[in-house]
Amino acid sequence: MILSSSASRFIVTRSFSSSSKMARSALDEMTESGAFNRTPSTFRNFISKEKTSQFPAEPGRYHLYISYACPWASRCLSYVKLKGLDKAISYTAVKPIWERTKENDEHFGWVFPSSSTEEPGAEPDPLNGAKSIRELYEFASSAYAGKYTVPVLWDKKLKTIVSNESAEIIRMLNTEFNDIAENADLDLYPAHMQAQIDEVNEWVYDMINNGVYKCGFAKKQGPYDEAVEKLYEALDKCEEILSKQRYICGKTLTEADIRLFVTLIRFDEVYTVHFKCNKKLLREYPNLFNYTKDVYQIPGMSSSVHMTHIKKHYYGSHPSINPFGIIPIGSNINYSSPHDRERF
Ligand SMILES: N[C@@H](CCC(=O)N[C@@H](CS)C(=O)NCC(=O)O)C(=O)O
Repeated sequence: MILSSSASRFIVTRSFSSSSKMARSALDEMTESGAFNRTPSTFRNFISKEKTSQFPAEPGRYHLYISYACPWASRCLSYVKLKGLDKAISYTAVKPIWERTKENDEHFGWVFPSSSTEEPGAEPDPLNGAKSIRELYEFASSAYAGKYTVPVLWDKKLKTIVSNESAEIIRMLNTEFNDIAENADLDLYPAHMQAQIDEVNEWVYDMINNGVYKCGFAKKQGPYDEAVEKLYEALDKCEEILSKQRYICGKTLTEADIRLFVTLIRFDEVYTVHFKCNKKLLREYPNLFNYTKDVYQIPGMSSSVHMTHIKKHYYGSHPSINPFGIIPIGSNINYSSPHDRERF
């Protein structure tokens, strides 16, 4: 290990869940009523195009730790690809199935493989030789007591975590690296659409992105019923919007599409079965299904989707939901097949 514990001087806002016990993984984030309640992220620094800032947007300085399974991490990887930042920002994917992160406690989480061949797509940590994502958090802040989540945006120079909040990482990637991005002109959060994008993001996050988790992690019928009703209300609303226009906010691709896509691409393969979102399949919604193919086929997007990792993770990492870790055979949808979205 070549890291030093240097980050306590950076902004670390710790957030505690409603109970006095700190959540160590998403499976702990439950309220008394049996509903899933996601705790906010902790490292909230910003990379800036200003050269004098604490975290300036320099090529080669930052590294993204991801899991291909994770929708929040995948949206960051999508941005790296779409903005043409592959050469400026390196990244590493962890193994898909959570493992014990320390011998002497019960925590399960993201770990790195010991070699590049152990798990195709996953790589050992090239920077710090960490064995787990947890190790990175512990080096960045000795006081950290929250969840060890991906994505992690890492500063190679200061050897610390810049941010672990994907909603903010994608904003940084959209604007702050434009001097070095190959696709600097692509603006997924243009000024004139921000209010509309924010509005869509709000209900899409609550009812769809986080909504599927609320369905899947519910421990009582009531919270499940409530979440699943809202989920399908929101999917029906998307279907209606997408029957009239190519993208969720209009004629052009925006941040809101990337945020919606990461849940849709996992829907039939995972959420339908594992999270009990089976009122209707994605492929029963003609507009949503074709829209998902359309976004998947944007150059760069498909490389952010690794279905083997996605399926292995969900079915293999939540023993309280799927005790034997059996991975269902379907659906094997070909998202590269033709779609009808050019009609708009
Ligand atoms: N707010 C975070 C959420 C990230 C998140 O929840 N990541 C999950 C994977 S999908 C995770 O790493 N969970 C680890 C755990 O629960 O222990 C973001 O959007 O960046």
